[in-house]
Amino acid sequence: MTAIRYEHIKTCKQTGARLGKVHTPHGSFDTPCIYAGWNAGNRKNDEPEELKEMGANIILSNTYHLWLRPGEEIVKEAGGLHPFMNWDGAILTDSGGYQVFSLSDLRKIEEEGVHFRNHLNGEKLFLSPEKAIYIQNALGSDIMMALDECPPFPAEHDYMKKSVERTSRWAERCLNAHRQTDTQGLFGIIQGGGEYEDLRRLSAQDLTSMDFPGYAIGGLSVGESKDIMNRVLEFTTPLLPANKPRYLMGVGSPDSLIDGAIRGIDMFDCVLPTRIARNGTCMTSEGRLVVRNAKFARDFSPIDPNCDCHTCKNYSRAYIRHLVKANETFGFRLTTYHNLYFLLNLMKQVREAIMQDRLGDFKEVFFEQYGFNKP
Ligand code: PRF
Ligand code: ZN
Repeated sequence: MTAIRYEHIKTCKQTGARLGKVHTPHGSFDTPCIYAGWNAGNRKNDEPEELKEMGANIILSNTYHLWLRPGEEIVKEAGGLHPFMNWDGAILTDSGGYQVFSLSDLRKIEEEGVHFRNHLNGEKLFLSPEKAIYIQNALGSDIMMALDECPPFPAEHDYMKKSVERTSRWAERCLNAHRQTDTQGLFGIIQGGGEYEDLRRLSAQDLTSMDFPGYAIGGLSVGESKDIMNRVLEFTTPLLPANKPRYLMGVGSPDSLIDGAIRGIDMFDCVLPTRIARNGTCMTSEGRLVVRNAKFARDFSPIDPNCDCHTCKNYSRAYIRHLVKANETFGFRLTTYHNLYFLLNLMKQVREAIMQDRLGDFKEVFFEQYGFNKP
């Protein structure tokens, strides 16, 4: 028995995008989908009840953060991440590799694993593929990620090749270390950067020769252009098995969600909606809105007149601007709520468009309104 199963519903005749459902031990979610990140099990101005109310049924959490604080043993003692943070939907945990590379100092990558310093207290730590699996087993997430290296962009071909080969060996070690395969599904991560098609192909070949219940594409949205990302997705997704879910890591701008779905991606996660909400920026059907701007001081209309979220039904731009400028937590809760709702709702519209074979038309209208077509 595998913990994770992908059910394909249909392929959009206009674009080739996939409509499906991913089944996990903690319920199912419809794809293509985006999920919010609760890095350390701490949410940034959103609560489980609110996410449920918006229709979210999967969230992302992190091995790195939970290992450092409070420690996986405490989470395990609580009965796992689900009861610990009162979330009974699906949970996906990233493996920690990416966070070591983006947050910590003094990292040194070796065959065995990666040495680094805890960014909270400077303590020396070591993360190996086995350790990443051990921690994720203790956390009890539904979907676990293999330990990978996400090299910077751009990188030398020679370095990238060595890195891809090591990521493949780490993936194999993760697979061997994972014992709880009937309650937790482990995904492999394809790397290979943005500029070397041969290395993406090599990574895809290595990873798909191992039997993971799902595959992620990592190493994108690290500074390359949107054209490069789209091109990589175009030749990479056809290399992945059609009967398993595909997850594009750390990508969640509205245009990339649509462009990714069109290229066969099923799952996305991103901190963008919550991160920009914390400085008062909202996504709307007509593009980004910076609610701090003076021009909204007397604007008593909602953030997005086309949105029917709790924030937009009850609060004005002027009031939210006031809260945000006064640094009131409530202001950030309202912008966070709206942004998450906006993206969850966008994905719902994407799924409906796939169902009706019109995702290409939907993209055209959405891009025009959002302003992506403007120079
Ligand atoms: N690897 C892992 N997590 C990630 C990434 C990756 O390459 C990215 C890249 N955008 C985001 N999160 N493990
Ligand atoms: Zn809204």
